[in-house]
Parts: sequence; C-alpha cells; structure tokens
Amino acid sequence: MTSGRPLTFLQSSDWHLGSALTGGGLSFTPEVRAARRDEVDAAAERAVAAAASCGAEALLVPGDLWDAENVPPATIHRLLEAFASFAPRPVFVAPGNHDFAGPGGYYDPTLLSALGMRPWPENVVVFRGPEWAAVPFPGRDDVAVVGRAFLSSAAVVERPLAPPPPRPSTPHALLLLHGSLESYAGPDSPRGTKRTAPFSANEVAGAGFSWVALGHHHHDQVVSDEEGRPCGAYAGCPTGRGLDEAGPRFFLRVTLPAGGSPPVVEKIPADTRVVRDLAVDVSELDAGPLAEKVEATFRDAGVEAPDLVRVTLTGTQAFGARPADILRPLALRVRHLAVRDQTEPPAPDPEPRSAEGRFTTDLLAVRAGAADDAQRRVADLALRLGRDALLGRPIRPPEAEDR
Ligand SMILES: [Mn+2]
Repeated sequence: MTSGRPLTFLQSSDWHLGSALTGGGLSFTPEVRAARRDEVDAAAERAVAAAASCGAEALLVPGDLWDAENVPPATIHRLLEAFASFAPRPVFVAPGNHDFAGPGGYYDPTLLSALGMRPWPENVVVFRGPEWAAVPFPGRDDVAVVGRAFLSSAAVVERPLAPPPPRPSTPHALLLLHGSLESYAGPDSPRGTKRTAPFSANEVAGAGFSWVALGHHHHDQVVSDEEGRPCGAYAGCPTGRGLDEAGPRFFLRVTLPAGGSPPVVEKIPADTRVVRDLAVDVSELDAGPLAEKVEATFRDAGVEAPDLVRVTLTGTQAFGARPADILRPLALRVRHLAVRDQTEPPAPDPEPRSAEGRFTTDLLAVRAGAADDAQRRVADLALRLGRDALLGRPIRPPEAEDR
C-alpha cells in the first residue's frame, strides 16, 4: 500500500524537565543554575512552538519527558499546558525510563485529579502499557502509530525489536521506541547503566516502519538502512544541561513523502544557548597572548554571547602563575564561563651547579612536602619570584588573593 499524501511531524524527546542541574561540570552559579533550570523546563513549550511554526501535523515524544518521579506538579502543569496549546493536532508520548508510567505517577490520571491538577489534554496519546499498542492518527486514516511504555526505571535487557512489533498496514506507520541503539556514537554511550532495551541499526531498518522515533540517548543521530535511506533517529535532548550535553541541540522535522520515497529529515535549532567544552594549550603564554589565544579559540568554536562555556587551560605556565585570573574579562562575553586550570609548572632546570638550579630543587622539595593547597601556592610563589630574582627578571608579585 503506497501513500497518496505526505506526512510531516516534529520529533523531540529527553527533555528531563525538573532536572536539578547540580552536576555537569560547568560550576554554575546559583543564579545561572536557576535560569537554566527554567530553560530546561521550557522544552515542551519550545517544541510545541517549533512544531506549530514548521507545519508539523503531530509531535512525537519517545520518552524521558521529565527527570524523576519527584519533579514538582508545577513542572508537569507547564508541560500539559504546552501540549494542550498544540490541539487539535496530536502529541504521541512513549514514556521512558525516567518518566516511567507506573501507578501513582504523573501519567496516572487518578494522581492528577488527586492533586487537583488539570488532566492530560485530549490531543495527547500516551502509550501507558508495557506491551506494544497501535493507535490511529486523528484525521489521517493513512497513518498509524505504535508505542509502549517503561513501567519502571530498571534497565531492560530484552531486545524490543527481536522480534519487532507488527507493522500496521497503513501507508505511513510510525514507531516510538525508547532504548539504546548499539551503534549510537554520542558521549552518553550505550554501556553500563545507560544501556537499556538494546537494538541494532539493522533491527530498526528491518522493523519495516516508515519512521522509528528514538528516545533515550541525548545527541542527535540518524539511523539509515543499508541503502543509506533514513529510517529513524534520536533527536537528542533539546536543552544542554552539562558538559556531556555540549554542542548544538535540535528538534527533528521529519517528512514522509507520498509514494514511499525516503524520509526527509531536517534539524531545527532547539535552544538559544549552546554548552561548550573547550581546551586551550597556553604553554609559556603571558597575559596578553594567553587571552588572545583563548579568544581565538572562542571565535573558531563559534562561541556566542548566550553560551555556557567551560575552558580548560593546559600546557605549562610559570610556577605560581594564575592564568585563570587573566580570563576574568572574558566571562562578561558569555552567559557563563567556568575556567579549569590544568596547567603545570615547567620541568625544573636540570643544572644543579647554578644557584638557580639548587634553589629550584630545594623549593620543589618544599612544594612536594606542602601540607595543603595554601602551602603549595606559597611555595609556587616563592619559586616563581625567587627564580625571577636569580635570573635577573623583573619581579612582579601577584595581586592579593580574593579569598
Ligand atoms: Mn534521557
């Protein structure tokens, strides 16, 4: 059966609404963290707005809408309102391992009414059961949608596509699947506890659906069949929360053409901010050139004012140097800048007969025996100023420490 009409929909998942954002390596200030949490919680609103403006006839959400069972009701209320605003167009939701559909959870209508909350909107189809279910697509008898729910957060060992659920006989058949593509290439790799409901690219292609909307892993990745024809994808999470979610974030606009031509996948920017994780070798660079090199790295990476950035400084710097201080003005150029100083002092002068060589050896021994970080910094500073003095360089004590 071939289709006479194309179908366009927007795919997004892994919103993790209600995330605490206490980790992630970006060292957020309380103010930036609070603002970012609000942006994480706005993912449903952004997805619905993007779906509406790109002409999508439906929104597909294959799981992990919220981060944990204990997210506040207000976060869920915001989600439900966003979905309702997309009516009469349908939203299809397949609960994942974070937002699993257990009794007494937010997918349970009795919980919502017990809490005095609004019900799930009528335009939202939630696959609440653990077995595959096929549902019609409102207003399109040439489309059917298949999905299922996680009922707990426990990792699933069984392979969901071996065998795959039956493909409905409609021209367009969509499958929502939360789990681990074994060839997924992102940093949140499908190993250890992150691996759940595993499947291969061949199993995705072999299931025979027009499109498989994948959720669980957090970077966008398209799955193609052996002829290179796209047959499914992860959209990834739309709001970078930490360094493991660095880089641009997308919604996927997918069009299934009439007549069975290959799906057309288009990335739509999902966030105005990008998490960036940059490393710069600042070996032997003094203040001016060091700042210039970091600025050049920002330019090359395409860093923009709204971004959330970590810079790791590597290479060698003089004993006691504090290169992170030099980058303070750069913090004004982005929303958030965390600087990690991983520079190391240069190898000591191997010339034991010179005064400078003996001084260096002695001070390095003092540094090695330092009881704590403060003592170590004193040794670093003595070493730096002492070597400068012995080598006839200008002596420039650092500014007083601000803590
Ligand atoms: Mn997820």
